[in-house]
Order: sequence, then C-alpha cells, then structure tokens
Amino acid sequence: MKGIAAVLASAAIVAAGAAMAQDEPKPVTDTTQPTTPSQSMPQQSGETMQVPTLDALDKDHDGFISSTEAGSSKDIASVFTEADADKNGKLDRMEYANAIKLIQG
Ligand SMILES: [Ca+2]
Ligand SMILES: [Ca+2]
Repeated sequence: MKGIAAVLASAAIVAAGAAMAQDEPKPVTDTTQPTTPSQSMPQQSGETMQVPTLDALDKDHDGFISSTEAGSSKDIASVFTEADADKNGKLDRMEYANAIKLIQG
C-alpha cells in the first residue's frame, strides 16, 4: 500500500502545484485604485448649460410655466410645445423637467 500512498501524495503535490500556477495571473485591480467618486454631484458637470429653474421662470408663482413665462428663456421656449405633454399651454413641474431633458439631450 505504500506505493499507492506515495502516488497519491505526489498527485496531491502536483495538484497543489497546478493550483499555485493558476494563481499566478493576479487580478490587476489591486494596484490601480477603483474609479473614485471624487465628484459628489452626479449630473452637474460644469457644462455651459444654464437652464433656469421652474421657480425662476414662474413669474406669477402659479406653479406653471406659461408660454409667456417660457419666453424669457429661449431654451425653454424652443421646447415648450414639445414639452407641453397635455397641450394645456403651460408646463407643470413634470413637463418642465421633461423640457430640461429635451434641452440637455
Ligand atoms: Ca406661471
Ligand atoms: Ca402642460
């Protein structure tokens, strides 16, 4: 039985060696730092996009942007009709948010 034990032992050594060999290519992610979220603000990235807030345009403070109010921002005015989903001639907050999306692509 000694022979078999020796064979098993050497087989184990070979297996261990193979395992060691497989370990060699290390994952590269150790040395370089993962993408650090250094910028805490997710969206506003210094672009020259200056879209006014709804409140800034809402001159009569009724919570909606009328076409007249939209006229003070040519960006908003340019997407006003498209953003006015229910075609009531004014943008509510949802529609206004959509208008900004349309502007910012
Ligand atoms: Ca208004
Ligand atoms: Ca509307």
